[in-house]
Amino acid sequence: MSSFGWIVHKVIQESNIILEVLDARFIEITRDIKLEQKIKNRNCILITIINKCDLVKIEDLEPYKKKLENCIFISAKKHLGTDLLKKKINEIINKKKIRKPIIGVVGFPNVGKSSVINVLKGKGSAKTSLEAGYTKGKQFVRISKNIMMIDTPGVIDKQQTKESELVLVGAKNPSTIKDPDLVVIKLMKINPKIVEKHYKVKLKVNKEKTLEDIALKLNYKKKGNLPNIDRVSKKILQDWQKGNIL
Ligand SMILES: Nc1nc2c(ncn2[C@@H]2O[C@H](COP(=O)(O)OP(=O)(O)OP(=O)(O)O)[C@@H](O)[C@H]2O)c(=O)[nH]1
Ligand SMILES: [Mg+2]
Repeated sequence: MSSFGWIVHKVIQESNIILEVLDARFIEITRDIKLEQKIKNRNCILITIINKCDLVKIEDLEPYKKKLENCIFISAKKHLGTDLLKKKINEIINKKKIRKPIIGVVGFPNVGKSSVINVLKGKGSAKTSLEAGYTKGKQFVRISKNIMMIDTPGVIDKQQTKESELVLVGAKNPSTIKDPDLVVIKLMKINPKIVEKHYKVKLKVNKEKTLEDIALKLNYKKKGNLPNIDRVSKKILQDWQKGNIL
């Protein structure tokens, strides 16, 4: 287990309630079933938060309400669903008569764990960043007189997760990968419309050709006036990670 893995393991032992934060665009990739099992085995109460709901159609998420434990949809960024989350937490605290609740927040890198803490506290106190892997050690944040929260670094099982998935989820910087074009092609397959809509180019059957069109449109060229596929692919992935492509 990595040192980050150990931190999460310890946080589960210390907490009464665990918030598992998932990215609404990639629920299955960001979900950690083994971790959920560990939480339940420790008699900890699990609340599953689907965050970044501002980036998807809420109707598409409905099936997860039944599938995930205590599932709540929110957008930490747009403050949507956050009152419901606070209500749920307070309900659990009162029902279980937890005197000094400790709430741990766990999940994949970059899903918005620190942002969720900030929204619960009401003002910025857990540092957030566009960059994945931002939160390093565990950090205690008091959100009210009684309630303490613990922020954790994002943990992933690198062997189980493909590089393309890490980039699409925002857990890996696109500038560090070898074949960014292949990741963009995967993105075009998952969401055929959005690239077309955002960059206003026609999606061709040959997706490499679509990439060339975008490169030329954005004037990303290399020697000989040829489209710079590597550069435009990285730019598209950066736009995607920032949530600019909707
Ligand atoms: N669109 C959108 N972006 C969000 C939302 N919540 C967080 N973000 C963005 O996602 C990025 C990561 O947020 P963090 O709160 O730092 O994520 P984290 O899970 O703590 O990340 P690590 O500590 O690096 O593992 C930031 O750029 C946030 O602004 C949301 O609800 N919607
Ligand atoms: Mg963080």
